[in-house]
Order: sequence, then C-alpha cells, then structure tokens
Amino acid sequence: MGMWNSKPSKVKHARVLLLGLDFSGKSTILYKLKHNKDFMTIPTIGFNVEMIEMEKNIYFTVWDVGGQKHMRSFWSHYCENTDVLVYVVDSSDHQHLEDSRREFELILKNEHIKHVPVVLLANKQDLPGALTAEDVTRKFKMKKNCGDRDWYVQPCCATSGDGLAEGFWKVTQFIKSYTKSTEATWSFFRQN
Ligand code: G3D
Ligand code: MG
Repeated sequence: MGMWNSKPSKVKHARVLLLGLDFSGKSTILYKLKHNKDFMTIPTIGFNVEMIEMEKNIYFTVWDVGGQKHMRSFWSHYCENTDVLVYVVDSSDHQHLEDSRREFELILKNEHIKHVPVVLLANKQDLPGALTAEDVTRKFKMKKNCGDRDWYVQPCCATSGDGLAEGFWKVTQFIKSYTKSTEATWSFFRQN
C-alpha cells in the first residue's frame, strides 16, 4: 500500500480510486468534492485526477477512471497503491444494476486491492425509483463480497452534494484506522 509518507510528517496522503459504470456520477462527485460546485461533466475519456484536502493535513489523490465498457478492462491498472476504493452506483438505473455489480465483483478480486476498504456510494437518490442504501447493500451482496475487508454503503446525491461529506468522512476514518494498525505493526517489528 502506498498510503502515508514513510518519514514522520504531519501531512498525510492517501490514494482513493473512484470506479463505477459510466453515467453513475463519478466525475460529478469528484468536482463537487474539489470545488463544491456543480460542473458540466463530459464523458470521461481515460481518467480525471484531483488532489483534495479532506481535513487539515490529510490529502486524498482521487482517481476517477472512465466507466465505459472499453475502459473497464483498464480499471485494474489503476488499483496499485490504492488505499480506499469508492464505488459509485446509479441507484435509479435498474437496467444496469447487474452489470454494475458484476464489474464490482470483478474489481474486488484484483490482487492490489485485496483487503482495501470499500465505500459504496448509492448515488442519484433524488431520482424517482432510486434503490435505498439497504437495497443496494443487498443487491451488491456486500456482506458476502466484502467479508474480508471494511466496507460502508452511503446514499447520496452528487448534484446537490447530499451524503458526500458523510461518505468521504467514512473514507477518512478507514484510512485513519488502517494507519493505526500499520503503525502498530511497524512498532511491533521495531521493538522485536
Ligand atoms: P460518470 O463520470 O460516472 O460517467 P457523470 O458520470 O459525473 O458524468 O454524471 C453523469 C450524469 O449524471 C450527468 O448528467 C450528471 O449531472 C448526472 N448526475 C450525477 N449525479 C447525479 C445525482 O445524484 N442526481 C441526478 N439527478 N443526476 C446526477 P448530464 O445530464 O450532465 O450528462
Ligand atoms: Mg466521468
């Protein structure tokens, strides 16, 4: 994992990978976090990347990788050194839900993100017929698929920003608790 600086430093950096099918709302989320504004998004060709200060001295580098079918085979190339996976679902798009779950299950198998915590964002909660976070948790079989790692499902609406602070607060908590366990391991090795 390439999570924190190895030298003692107050400034912490973490790498967050933002995945999901195209049109699920990834780029809207990225620019809402970065600028706290609505942005006219265009389909992402390749990837977008932004550095965001989440809390004082805690920086996330967020990679938003295009979700079109031909891009999904490249997702695995972005997994290395990832500290938290944020997977975005369009909760109102019943037609593509199975497709999204299949891609989610595939990416979880990637060697580089084996035990990496997952925050699943059940986006577009403002749209009629959107599945609730509980429905999405069940459909994505979170207990079974993420039994080997920390996970959390957050309902949100990227256009209004509702739920994003909570979702990324959880990302920060996962990163902090991972650091603690890593530091504990390192201190164990230093002492023994
Ligand atoms: P992507 O980066 O995952 O491909 P985008 O998705 O961020 O480009 O968003 C795709 C479309 O969904 C955009 O609409 C965007 O405004 C819309 N969208 C994103 N999040 C929400 C949400 O929470 N609610 C609603 N209603 N729409 C959302 P356009 O029309 O600009 O293509
Ligand atoms: Mg995009």
